[in-house]
Amino acid sequence: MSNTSWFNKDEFKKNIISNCKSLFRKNIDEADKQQLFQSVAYAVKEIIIDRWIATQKEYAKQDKKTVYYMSMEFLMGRALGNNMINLMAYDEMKEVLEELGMDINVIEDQEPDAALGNGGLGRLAACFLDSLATLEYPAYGCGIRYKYGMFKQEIKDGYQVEVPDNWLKDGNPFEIKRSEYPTVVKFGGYVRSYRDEKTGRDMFVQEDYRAVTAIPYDVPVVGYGVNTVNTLRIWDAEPVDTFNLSSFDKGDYQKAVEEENLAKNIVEVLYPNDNHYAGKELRLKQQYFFVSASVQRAIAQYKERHDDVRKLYEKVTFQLNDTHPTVAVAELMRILMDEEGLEWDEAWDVTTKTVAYTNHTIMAEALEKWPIELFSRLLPRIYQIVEEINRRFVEEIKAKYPGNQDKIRKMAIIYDGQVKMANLAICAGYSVNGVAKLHTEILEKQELKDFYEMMPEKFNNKTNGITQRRFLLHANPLLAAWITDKIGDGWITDLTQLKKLKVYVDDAKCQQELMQIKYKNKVRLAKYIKEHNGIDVDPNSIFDVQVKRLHEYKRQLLNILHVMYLYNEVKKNPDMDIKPRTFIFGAKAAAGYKIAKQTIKLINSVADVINNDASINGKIKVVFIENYRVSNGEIIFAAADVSEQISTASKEASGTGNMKFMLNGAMTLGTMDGANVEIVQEVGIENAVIFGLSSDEVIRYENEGGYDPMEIFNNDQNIREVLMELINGKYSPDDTERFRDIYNSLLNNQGGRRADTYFILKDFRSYADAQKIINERYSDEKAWAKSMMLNIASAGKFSSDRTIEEYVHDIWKLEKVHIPDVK
Ligand code: 26W
Repeated sequence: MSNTSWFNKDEFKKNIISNCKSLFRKNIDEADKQQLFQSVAYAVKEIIIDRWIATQKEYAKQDKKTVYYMSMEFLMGRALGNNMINLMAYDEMKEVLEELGMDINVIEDQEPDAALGNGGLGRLAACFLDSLATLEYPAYGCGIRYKYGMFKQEIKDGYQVEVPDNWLKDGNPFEIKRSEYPTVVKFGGYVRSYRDEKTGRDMFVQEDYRAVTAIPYDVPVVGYGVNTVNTLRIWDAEPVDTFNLSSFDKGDYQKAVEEENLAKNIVEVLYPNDNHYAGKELRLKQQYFFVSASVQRAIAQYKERHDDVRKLYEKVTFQLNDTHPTVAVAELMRILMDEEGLEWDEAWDVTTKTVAYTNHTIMAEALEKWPIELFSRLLPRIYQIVEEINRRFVEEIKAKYPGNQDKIRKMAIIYDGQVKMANLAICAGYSVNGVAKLHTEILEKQELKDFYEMMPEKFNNKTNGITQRRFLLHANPLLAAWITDKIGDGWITDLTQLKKLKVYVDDAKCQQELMQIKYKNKVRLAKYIKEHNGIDVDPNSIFDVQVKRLHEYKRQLLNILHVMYLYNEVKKNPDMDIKPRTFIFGAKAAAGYKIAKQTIKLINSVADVINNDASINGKIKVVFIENYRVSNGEIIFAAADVSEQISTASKEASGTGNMKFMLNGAMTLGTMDGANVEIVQEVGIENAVIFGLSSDEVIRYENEGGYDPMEIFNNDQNIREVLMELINGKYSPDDTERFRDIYNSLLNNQGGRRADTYFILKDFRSYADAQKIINERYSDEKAWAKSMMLNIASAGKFSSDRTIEEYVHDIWKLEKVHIPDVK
């Protein structure tokens, strides 16, 4: 596979040097690191460009069906290293840089993460793009070019401080502005309707609106080992071109100012909420903005080659990444009817064959429900269409379940003064999928039960996956090389080949080699922690890691309460037989999520006390890694021994971090939730450590109105001791009230919220026992190494390549387009 005969070292070198001159008027020995990064990035882009052109040409020629992956979020991370990897020229390019006196790692470190996403959902979109390109499928990612991405997290005095992420300040070398495709998006005003006397059709025109011009920026998505370069199209907003307006419009100063503000605000910043709907008007504007622009462009492109929009679905499919882009349903209807002249039934037929929906969460507070007032004011024509979709849908429900008002209450799209986006997506989508087996089952049996009963044929599961190119080949070069040495490099595009490693699991030498690699990766992370936190951690200790967004259902609190408990045990019993353990956390909390931010402070406060207690001989260390993101994630996954996947069962739709850890040889310590269930199925229960309530048990308790945590508090000494430490000043000597909210959340019902909503105390004992098992298992180094190898060998299922093939086969029905060699 490794055919890099096309790569011309001298030319690449020359390009870097000349880029540096033309961009910065500097020779490379005079340039700073950022300038060197830019010079290298532009040289890589030059190689990508020819393939990009060839790909788009071949797509036009073959005219195959294309998926448009519509997502508010694309958490791409850094591009340079990944592009070098996918061009299969990483080593060669690294060599050139060395010859020029540059260190590849330093150069890669200059690139800001493209953090246009919050967490799981955004990173999944990025992994899907990588797989689509690698598998040679025609695809676009459609999203927003936020000026500020996910905030940077700084830890000050143990607290999270949010700092704006000005990721574009030095420019983005890989993107291309496509000024030739300006697309107007209209907001507000009112709808004037009239009858067209010639055709006899009812016509609808939006008037007195505020408009913005959407301008696309294209970012290349390089497939691994193929010539395919797909496109991530992210939209920027500019004020409409007032120069071309009629003199009447020009005179409207007020309107001009409003439109300028609209354009400026709309793409300003990513909403940093994960799994929490806030109902902000600007967010709905963002949604309609990128959806309208993307759908308009997709149809314009279709019409360049076809004249019957009734067959749009033969060439185009829109996948909605959660409900965030669901206005696409009505926008497509609008374009088909108001602009293309289709009748309702014709337009509905096209729409319901074109749009499909993925659900990523069952958390009730994440459900998007827009107040009618806001929705209809901002999108008057879209609202009319949604109303009509709803009217017809309610008729259908009535016909199927006569006299059953409950069904209407639960399934109607408009109800109780609100527009329910999930209901719209399910009603109009030709496919509805969950993201792990358990999650899909819960959707079918609980959350979306009524929809499933009414239209079971739409429902299907697509268990998430991750790209091994970024999360193993790039993130863990030592392990990647070791695997390739053992079984060849076929795993890079067919991850199931990892199972060939199984013949080595009992081989003592292989076990040692693997432990050695893990050790080196731990040294790399320890160095990062020393540089960024100033904390010394011992690479011989167990690296026990929980990195993910901070959310109560993910239960970072359970983890840190257990650390507090373990610390008490060690203090009481200094000779206790425990392997030294480093508990590593990384998590951003939504800016307004108070208890989540308190939890970060708690983790840092516990770290302060424990890390500075010399009496425990470094048996326990606690580290909170600042600003967890894709790029430092790559270092973290490679170094983990234990992967904490401890969400309350039924709450984590899938999880994808769990897969990244497994692929890098960490043991899962988790609940039977999300994709953990399938991880255990693949690797065997004896190679993971599972604890806690099952999802059925959790759901049963919830239906019974919860359980009584006071009983546990009263009967379990150790737990009581730990909880009291939240309010006795042990970790907050200057303010005993600091962690009172956390304490209360565990023990008291408050304002309609059950005490210990996420069953932390209920699962505590079982979790502590599981942690003991980890301790024991790690003491047997050989057994641990074997388990580690089995985890790697069993990770094949969790490639996003597999996931994408399933989407293609079951939902999108795409065909591959092979791109011939360029030049
Ligand atoms: C409206 C606010 C909002 C923002 C983001 C609501 C919901 C979200 C996302 C759906 C949250 C999210 O990222 N969900 C995660 O999606 C991953 C990819 O499928 C799953 O692996 C995670 O389990 C799920 O939490």
